[in-house]
Amino acid sequence: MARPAPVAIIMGSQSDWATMQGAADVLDRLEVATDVRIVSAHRTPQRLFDFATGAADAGFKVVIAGAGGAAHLPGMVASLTHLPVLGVPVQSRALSGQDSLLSIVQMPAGIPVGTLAIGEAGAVNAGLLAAAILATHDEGLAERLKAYRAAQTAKVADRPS
Ligand code: RP5
Repeated sequence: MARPAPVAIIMGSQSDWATMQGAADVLDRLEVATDVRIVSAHRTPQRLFDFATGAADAGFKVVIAGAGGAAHLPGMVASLTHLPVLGVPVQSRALSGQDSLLSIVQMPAGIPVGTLAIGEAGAVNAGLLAAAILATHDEGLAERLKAYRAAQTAKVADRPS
């Protein structure tokens, strides 16, 4: 039987996918399987509850949660599972993601959410951070992550052209 994906990528809306694809793509490049789902804190609260309470038993090791606006998804998931939750503030139309960022980052002591940058950079870095967490127990993944970083370094020219 196939092993379950270690990383769940969840988002509040279909409209978040363009951003959250950055996390999926970098994890795919690092050969880390993902399970991508739409889970809305406000529109599908029962789905959120069922996902978060079952996430550890489903075999997930890390949850990446992206949402915009009144972005309660990462914090609510973190309140319902002991798994590490990485929050990605999606850039909102009204407030350019400042609302998303503040909603996700200001968690009360006791329920952490590892909050990344607003938008695509945050999504990519959430993927890389999830890989780094998994790599503490996976030497092959650690090597792939080091190679990814080395390739990134090699692409930086000494001087601007
Ligand atoms: C949030 O509201 C979602 O995470 C999304 O970023 C934002 C807007 O959602 P849509 O109105 O585009 O579905 O729940």
